[in-house]
Amino acid sequence: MNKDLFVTMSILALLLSTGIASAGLIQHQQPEATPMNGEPLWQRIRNQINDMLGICDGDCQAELVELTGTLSFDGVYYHVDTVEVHFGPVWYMTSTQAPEDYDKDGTLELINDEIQGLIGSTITLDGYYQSEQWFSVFSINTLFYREIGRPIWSGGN
Ligand SMILES: [Ca+2]
Repeated sequence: MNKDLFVTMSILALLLSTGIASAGLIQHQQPEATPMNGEPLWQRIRNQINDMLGICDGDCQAELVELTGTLSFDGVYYHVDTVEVHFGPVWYMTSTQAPEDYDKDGTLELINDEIQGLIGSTITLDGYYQSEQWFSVFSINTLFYREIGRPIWSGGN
């Protein structure tokens, strides 16, 4: 076999095998990338962007709704019963002192620590649903959490 032809064939074989390998990887990952908590990935990304920037469809923030149930934490996300509840980005929650003593232990802690102190208890949140399973929080047990409008973590108040 001609040496140049051998090199060309080897490169072609390599490209084909990596192409097939990555196509196989994409096919394998697809089922995991679809619903999380019953909602498709695109919706979660949209919710995440809306939450980050304080955007919502229409003027949903003008009419906050109540959500009452047991708070749980799966290591990544907080839930009230089956609904995912969102307090803002993790960096914000783990670096900002809470405005109120939500867990009533007598100490004002970082937001995340206050919320951790509520795990397992029945809580009432005011906020709005970005989607059926994604709730953005504005008050915790009737105590102030954040202002209506652009969130503090995005340059608002
Ligand atoms: Ca506390």
